[in-house]
Amino acid sequence: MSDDNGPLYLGFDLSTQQLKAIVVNSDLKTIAQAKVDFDGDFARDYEIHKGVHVREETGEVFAPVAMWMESLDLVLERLYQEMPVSMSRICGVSGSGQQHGSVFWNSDAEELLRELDPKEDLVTQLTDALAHEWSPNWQDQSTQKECDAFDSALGDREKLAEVTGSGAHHRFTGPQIMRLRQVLPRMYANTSRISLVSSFLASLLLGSIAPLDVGDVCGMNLWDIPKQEYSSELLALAGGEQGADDLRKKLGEPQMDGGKSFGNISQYFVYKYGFNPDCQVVPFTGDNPATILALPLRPLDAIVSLGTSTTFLMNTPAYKPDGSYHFFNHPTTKGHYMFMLCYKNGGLAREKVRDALPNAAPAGQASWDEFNKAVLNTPPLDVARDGDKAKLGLYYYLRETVPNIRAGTFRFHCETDGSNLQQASEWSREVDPRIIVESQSLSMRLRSQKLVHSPRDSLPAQPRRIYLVGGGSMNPAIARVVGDVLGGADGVYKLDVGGNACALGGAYKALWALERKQGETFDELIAKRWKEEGSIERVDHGFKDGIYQKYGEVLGAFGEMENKLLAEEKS
Ligand code: XUL
Repeated sequence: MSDDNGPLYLGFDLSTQQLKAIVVNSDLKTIAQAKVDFDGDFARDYEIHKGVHVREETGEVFAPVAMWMESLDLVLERLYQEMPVSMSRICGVSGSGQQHGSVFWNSDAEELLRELDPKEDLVTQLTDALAHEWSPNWQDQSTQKECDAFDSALGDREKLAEVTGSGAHHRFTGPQIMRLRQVLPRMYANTSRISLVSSFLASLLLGSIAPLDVGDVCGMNLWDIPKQEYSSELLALAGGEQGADDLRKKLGEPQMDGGKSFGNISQYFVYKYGFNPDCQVVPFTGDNPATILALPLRPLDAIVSLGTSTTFLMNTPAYKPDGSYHFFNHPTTKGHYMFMLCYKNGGLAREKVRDALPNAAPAGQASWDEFNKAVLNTPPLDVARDGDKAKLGLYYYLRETVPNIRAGTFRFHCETDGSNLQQASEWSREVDPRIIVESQSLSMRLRSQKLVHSPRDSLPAQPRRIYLVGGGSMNPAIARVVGDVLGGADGVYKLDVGGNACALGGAYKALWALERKQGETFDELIAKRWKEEGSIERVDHGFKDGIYQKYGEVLGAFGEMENKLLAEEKS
């Protein structure tokens, strides 16, 4: 299929801390990669920390858009050096961006993008195209008031979720726009277009403002998923009573076919980096939608992304929205959706538990050995013998969103059948590693149970395969517990590209867009070319008869524990 002169595809990922680029051939083989690390490359120029600025007083978290412009030139310079063959073989470009972030362009933007001069760099030419130098980041927490307004706009939170796929969330672009319109009215009035981070990057490459994509448009609380159009009521809420049409124009209509090219790459990149003038720019999507494109993900397969945050992703034809989780349009497959749970307390919460162990390695030499030993030496739910109570806990170093519970450590126990849930007194720190990983997995199981059914042979309802990505996917003890709790009838697998899944998903998306046959879905095309060997590694058996059911017994008690804590805050 691929030959020495065959087509190549480039995928980007503009995440919170890095811009990555990855080039693959038609056989999905990686040819070259490059990355820019914002703190490593630009911390001095932009005074960022972990890619962003934080304003504690307001809860705002935001990133400098100019830094992303500089990063695109820098990552392409690096890629150019890394490429073993000519850049002109790249036929298509796509990629992903951190979800929900927005870029506010002024009325000069179109012209400045169209007339980019390859003798200059992007940042020098495009800073004047911005109405606002900052992009609100997904970690932002400044929009509680706006979220309350969104949650009640259509009746209640559940109704909002039914219409937009999600209840209101601080980071969602609709509440963010609503707030910025009020706190920076001049900036908002000067804004002629608003991009999401994904379509911003596509716009730079296209040399024109690119439409939003079918998946990412659902991360705003503005898109009516059942009707597949903007909700006029929600536009009026975010854009102001008389401002719904104006906001509709600012956002522009999304492109509903994730595989339809926007057009040729801008001449700037042709002259500067040797791209082929016919290279096509294919819609960029959000980083989570792109993650589900890093492999042929079948309905009933799940991806657990174990990064700074934890996300649980499924590709499903069933639209069953609920205020505590998210549905997005699938980025490539009409009639399918991406189901997502997104937790703030992921890797950093596990690190806190690790560092509190009696034998923890000194600060700076953190090792997971003691943590893993503790996980594997503790029986499920810490029930060693008949009569022992099952232990359940929540470990939040930040206020969680799923559910919205305050920061803190909460320890409970119940009978093994889930009855008699009570607050527990302290227990040994060595028990916490297992209980935190179980807790994170139980929460995913609780919230995804409506989406799974028996995969075969009258096995209990559960995912078929579970794929782990992100930093935590390297940890065998975590893989074991994920399998114990969530099952996985065909096992738990680690994706070898781990941290690069979104960029790879972007590259595959470009490939599919340009090589698909009439009606061929993304998963059909990728499944034909994808070789498991070298792409994934089986890291746990997954479903274990008996153990899986034990966790099922306490699932109700786990929900009860969350509800007790929620009720305490309300009272
Ligand atoms: C998803 C979310 C995060 C960002 C990370 O809703 O906010 O996963 O996409 O970049």
